[in-house]
Amino acid sequence: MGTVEPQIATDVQTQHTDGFQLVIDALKLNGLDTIYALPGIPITDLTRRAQAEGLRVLSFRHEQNAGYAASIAGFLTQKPGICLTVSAPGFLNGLNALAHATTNCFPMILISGSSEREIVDLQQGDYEELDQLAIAKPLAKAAYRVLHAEDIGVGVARAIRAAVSGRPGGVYLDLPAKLFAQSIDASIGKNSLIKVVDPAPKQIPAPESVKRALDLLRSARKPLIILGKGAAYAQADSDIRSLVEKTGIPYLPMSMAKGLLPDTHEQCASAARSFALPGADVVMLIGARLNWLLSHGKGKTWGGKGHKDWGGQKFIQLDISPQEADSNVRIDAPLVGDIGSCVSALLSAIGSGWAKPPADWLNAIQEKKTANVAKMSETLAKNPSPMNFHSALNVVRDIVKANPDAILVNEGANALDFTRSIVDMYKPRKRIDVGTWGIMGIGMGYCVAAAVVTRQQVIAIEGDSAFGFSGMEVETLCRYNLPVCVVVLNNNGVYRGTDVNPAGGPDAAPTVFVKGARYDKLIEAFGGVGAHATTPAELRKAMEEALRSRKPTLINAVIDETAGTESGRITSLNPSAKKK
Ligand code: ADP
Ligand code: TZD
Repeated sequence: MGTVEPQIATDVQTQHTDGFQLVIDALKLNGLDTIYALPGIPITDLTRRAQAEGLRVLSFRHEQNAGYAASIAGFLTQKPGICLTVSAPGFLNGLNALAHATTNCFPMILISGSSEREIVDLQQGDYEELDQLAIAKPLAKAAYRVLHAEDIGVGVARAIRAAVSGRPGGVYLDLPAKLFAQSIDASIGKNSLIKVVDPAPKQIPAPESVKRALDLLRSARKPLIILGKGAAYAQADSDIRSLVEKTGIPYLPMSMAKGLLPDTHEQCASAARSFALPGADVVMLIGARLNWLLSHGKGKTWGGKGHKDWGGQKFIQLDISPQEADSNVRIDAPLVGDIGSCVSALLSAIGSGWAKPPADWLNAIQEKKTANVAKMSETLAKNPSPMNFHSALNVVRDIVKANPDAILVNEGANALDFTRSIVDMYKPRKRIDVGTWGIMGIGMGYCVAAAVVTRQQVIAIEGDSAFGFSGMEVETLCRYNLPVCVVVLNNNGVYRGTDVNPAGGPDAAPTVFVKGARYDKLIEAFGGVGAHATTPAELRKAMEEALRSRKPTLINAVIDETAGTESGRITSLNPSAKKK
């Protein structure tokens, strides 16, 4: 037997693979097993074949919601969430979420099919013609296009690395229609795939930066720690807790960092926020930016005399992005690295003999806290009719306390601000919300992803306006039978339901919706459970039942339409309201 026969046999057996298969294989090889999608030309077969190959393909009613789902899956798992869309309009619908992921530092990959390059580039009017790569670039952390099947492995690998390494963000991957059907030798295809090794390498802070940070912290008379969603993302929960507890420094959690330590922790200064920020002399930021949510680190919030004046605080900033320091005010001690490595370096340098902050600072914060908590308890104990935000959220507060593993999704204006301050969180990464942009529409997409990746009960507290942005996805909740309880705090409009048309015509005012709308009927159309609650007792009963049954549920919670303020807590950013 010579060499001839085996050669013939190999030729006969030559197997081929194609672009569809290679995309699926590349994702699977990298442990990316869930796709948030909306099918259509040219990716319908990709969704089908991915499902056939055992990937979880969750199909949405609008790409924006699929995109938000992918973005928060990235936050919760540290793996890029995958959103898959069709070309042009589908891509644009998904793009909002990609920009949101980049803005919030969540790892996500938007994969969109695209039309024929040669027609698009000559602008000859192809079906769904759009130069998607060019449009995605400024909104994404990185953007790539793959033209040849043998480059799919590299394209997916680059997208994964770009999404999760350093400061995470949204990555766009452009896959033209022609790519999917390209056929290549299966073994060449297999060998072209890349399993990404160590996609988010640790970044160890320099010893001199650690020393500088600790010297500054040691000098503080009134230190404060601020935990941001970067700290929540980092999953360094026990080290962060040790750092806070060993130093004895009071801390403030940003919205999505709530629960990193329980909100009921004795060092939590949330209830004394407006005292702690201007009072502090050294502030250690852990995965939090000094953006608008922290009044840019200056101005009256920080004890500055005027709107833009520095309050005199010195800042230590732990962040993976070296460019973040000095973005708004001077950072005296930047500590660049991943939060896990930075916090553990601080812990080992601190050892066991750290002197707690001066008692007068701790006592002053404690006093403020006690007074504010007492005031809030009084308000929460009231039972007005109709129900208001406080009496409804008092119920949610109890339910979350009894179910600390549940994920809380939250959007709206008043519905957001009141929930954030009233509902305590007890465990890390349990609160997910509108994020850095204060965006409406994350609701149902977040619910789907949170239920799917954590398998926990999800509770969504939604303003009625906020809910409307993604409301059709209640069908998705029902289709996948997800344990999601949506509570719509219904006050008949954006912020409130009381505005009147200043011109006196038949049109409602711009902020007002159909009065007495029954959002609960919406979910019933798809076989979910609808409930209508006009009192805290009815709300409690409906929520308890939803959590007991784990059935997709929507509770229409009727709130006093006069309750709430324009823009919630950020009225000062609203030009006309400011004038009033
Ligand atoms: P918040 O809105 O909660 O204040 P931000 O989104 O403003 O939080 O800030 C998050 C910060 O965390 C970003 O500056 C980002 O670079 C940083 N970050 C994200 N992940 C990590 C990580 N693993 N290690 C260090 N820093 C991180
Ligand atoms: N569009 C998008 C995408 N994001 C936004 N933040 C807005 C519009 C403006 N906006 C807010 O900032 S809050 C809000 C809108 C429309 C809705 C507030 O009404 P709600 O909540 O019913 O959701 P409350 O509890 O009644 O205030």
